Amino acid sequence: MNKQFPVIAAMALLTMFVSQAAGAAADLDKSIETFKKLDVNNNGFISLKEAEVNPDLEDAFVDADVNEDGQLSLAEFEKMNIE
Ligand SMILES: [Ca+2]
Ligand SMILES: [Ca+2]
Repeated sequence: MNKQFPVIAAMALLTMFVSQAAGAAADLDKSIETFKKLDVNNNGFISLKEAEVNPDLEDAFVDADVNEDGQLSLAEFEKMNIE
């Protein structure tokens, strides 16, 4: 048996884990980027008016606005799957 095998397997697993974590981080960055683009007046929330530029977002706006304050926070926005 090759004694190196467990080390190689562990490294492969670690590499898989790291690349998955990096992928998730990239997704998060992307949604933050989209959020900032939509937040025209830069107040940290997307209003319905700001959401109008994206028909998918506009349609989903009321459902996504969990606390019903008429604004989407970043947390509310991240739960949606809007590109
Ligand atoms: Ca705003
Ligand atoms: Ca809200």
